[in-house]
Amino acid sequence: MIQVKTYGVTPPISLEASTDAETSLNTSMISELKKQGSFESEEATKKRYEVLKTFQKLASTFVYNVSIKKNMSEGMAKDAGGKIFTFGSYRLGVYGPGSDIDTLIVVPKHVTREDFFTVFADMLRKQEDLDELVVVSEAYVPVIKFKYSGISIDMLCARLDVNQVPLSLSLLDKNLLRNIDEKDIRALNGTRVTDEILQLVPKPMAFKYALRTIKLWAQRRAVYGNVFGFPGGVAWAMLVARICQLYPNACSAVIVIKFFHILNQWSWPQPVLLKQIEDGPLQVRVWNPRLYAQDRQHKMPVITPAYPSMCATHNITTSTMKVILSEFQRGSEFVTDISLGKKPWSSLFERHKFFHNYKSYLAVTAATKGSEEEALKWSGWIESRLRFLVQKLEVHDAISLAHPYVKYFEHSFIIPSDDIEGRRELLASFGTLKGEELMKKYTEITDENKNSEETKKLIEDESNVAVHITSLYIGLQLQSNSNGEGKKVDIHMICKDFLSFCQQLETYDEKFNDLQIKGVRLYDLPDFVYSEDEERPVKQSKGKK
Ligand code: 3AT
Ligand code: MN
Ligand code: MN
Repeated sequence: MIQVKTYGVTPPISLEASTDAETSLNTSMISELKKQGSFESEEATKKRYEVLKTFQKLASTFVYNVSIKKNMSEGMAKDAGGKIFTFGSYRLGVYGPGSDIDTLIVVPKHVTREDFFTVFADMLRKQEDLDELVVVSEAYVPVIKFKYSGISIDMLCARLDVNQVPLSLSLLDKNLLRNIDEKDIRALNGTRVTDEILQLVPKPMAFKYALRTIKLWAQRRAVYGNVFGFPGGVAWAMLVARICQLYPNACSAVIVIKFFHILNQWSWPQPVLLKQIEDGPLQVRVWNPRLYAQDRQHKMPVITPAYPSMCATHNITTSTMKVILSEFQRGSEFVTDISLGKKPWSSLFERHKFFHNYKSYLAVTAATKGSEEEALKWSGWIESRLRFLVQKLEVHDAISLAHPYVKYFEHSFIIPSDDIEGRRELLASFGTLKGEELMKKYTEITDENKNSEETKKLIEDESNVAVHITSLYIGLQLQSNSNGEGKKVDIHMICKDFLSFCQQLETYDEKFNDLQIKGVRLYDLPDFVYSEDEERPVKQSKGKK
């Protein structure tokens, strides 16, 4: 069916349906996605569906039990309802074999968040086939995380100012946000945004395959990850959705091709909008660069459609923007060749060369002596602050680009408590090739051995300590002077400031936490930064032919 309804803030660019050539390009794109492992099996998807049904039942029981406990009649308690929503990749239909399910349980006003974290958490604990339950009640967005039947699940809770939450409830109505607290608004936001995105694209199936392609491309090219200053899943989804609006009848392959051509030419900081920004009933800030200086700083704004609209890409820095733009340009050239039959789709997904491209890197290593949970807390804080270091570096005269890598590397070791010198040495050189050599002296705790009796014994033995180390990398491109040589760079002060800034964090405890920044030359990078099928760069000896 040819679409005529207008989606988005401007009329479409073209209403053309796909040609035969485009349809065949689309077929080859989808078969490449399959080859790359983007889809999970039908049984696995069915299992997700069954899991959600189980949790819907559990949610209703939870609301019913709490209602009875609060002296409601049987009938009222039954009608109180409770509903499970989803968001994230599952809701968008772009999940792969390793994806979690992001869920939200919406409850009526007499059920509190406290009930969720106590009563509901206890109900979860009693479930068979459920493990790794973690209750994160104090976070910006409180969440319960667990694994059920092998699938990771994130579950948020939102309480509405209503007496009943029937299964027919939709969250699109912004009046539902009245009289609820900020944490509830934030919990609702994920679902409200994904639901609106899906309503704002003309052909959801064309959108989903195109988004799978863009997500895979962004991951392979290392431009995926909100914390590190790149667009995250929601931002990439909105960018694809905008292209779908402009080509309402195009197939996914055409959407992908136009995606690169249009974004390669986009006049940033003109925002990407899926609809006009709405006003609403609350005293909350809505993205508005005319009103707020902070919003004018956003370099590549992509704005969420659901009230209250926000910029999903506020973390992008000057450097990450340069990286993203150069990837758009590469993508644009590649899809041109792909559409001419000169290159296969697989070329679009070639792995990035981050650990080949720079002569100098900074390795930021965050270490924790103690439990894995403590370590996650400390490294999590450092990760979320890495972009502040990037922002300081990129304005330095001698640095033209400070490029953060979008993944961290984790290692854990068992070290004898009295080997203080060895531990010091390991931390001092960790993140370099030399540090990798020193690693070999100690027993490494891995996902495979961490639950074995032998490892547990070693960890519990008081004459040992467990040390967890997370390494993050920033690639540095130096300004070259007139001789074409890199200027001498003194970034000592910047690093020192960053270290003291991190040491002021509430979670920092000098007895347990350690943080270091070191300069690492390309050929001194450790092997662990390279993937299995990637060769590390080899130094060309000078003068020889
Ligand atoms: P996967 O297929 O699960 O890898 P995804 O897009 O579903 O991709 P996530 O499950 O990590 O990614 O995140 C889903 C949404 O949850 C995205 C964002 O709106 C929200 N979210 C993720 N991490 C955080 C966080 N630390 N704080 C607040 N919201 C978050
Ligand atoms: Mn997810
Ligand atoms: Mn998640």
